[in-house]
Amino acid sequence: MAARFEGKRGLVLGVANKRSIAWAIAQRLAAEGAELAFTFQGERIERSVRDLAATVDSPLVTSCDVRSDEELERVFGEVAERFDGGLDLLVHSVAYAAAEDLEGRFVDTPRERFWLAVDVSAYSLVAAARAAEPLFEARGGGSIVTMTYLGGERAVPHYNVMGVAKATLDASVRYLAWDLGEQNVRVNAVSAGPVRTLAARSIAGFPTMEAIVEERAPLHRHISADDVGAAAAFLLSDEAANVTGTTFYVDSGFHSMGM
Ligand code: 0WE
Repeated sequence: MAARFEGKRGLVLGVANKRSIAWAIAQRLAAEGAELAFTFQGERIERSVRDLAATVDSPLVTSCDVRSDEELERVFGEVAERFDGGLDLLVHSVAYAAAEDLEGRFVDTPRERFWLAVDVSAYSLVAAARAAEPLFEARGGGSIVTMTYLGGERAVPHYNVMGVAKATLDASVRYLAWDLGEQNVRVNAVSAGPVRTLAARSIAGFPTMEAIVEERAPLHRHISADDVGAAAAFLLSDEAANVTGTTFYVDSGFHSMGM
């Protein structure tokens, strides 16, 4: 098979460790020829992201708090400098809600933490897309992929404010696809079933959720980060040249069931 990402340059937001969905996507892109820059959030994970990035010969690893427009401007400035002013691929795999808001009742979510979840998990895509726009334009187009979850469309117990953030993200994908289509920039989401990542490990009842998927999904099996990586790579590739504004489910078919 021809290397789908030969000569392509990408930026990956959201790697924390080797189990991260963002890392599975990055490995797939790099294996097929992409040159990748990475951002990390917080000193605690800097080492692990730098070590992982080095394994794919990344020319740029930089810190980024996606809540800050100034930080995003700086990051895309660094990316432009490393990548001759151009960018082809943007991977957004970032989400955060306060742990206590993923346990109790949604109705008890305080205002400030509601907006925190939406800011980090949804607005960050809009801000990153805006900052990436001139870099995509320099390349005659681009492709953006973000990660979503069924909990943004249906009520999944305990997903709570993250569900509201994902609903916001999903709608943002459609409006960004409309805005950026003019520049030949595509915007899509992968909706993954439960994957065992750092973000998932701290969630009470995660094994129960996996058991429910195993019992009720048409394919009766778990989803791996690599499955997600393959789907994201397809959406990012020229094979998906006329795919934009959509959600691609990698969930063993769980979303298609009514019972
Ligand atoms: O989007 C997610 C989880 C994202 C996430 C995870 C954490 C854990 C640590 C966002 N913020 C935090 N904050 C933390 O402090 N998923 C799709 C995985 C997930 O999380 C759930 C799920 C599923 C599935 C939480 C409750 C119920 C189901």
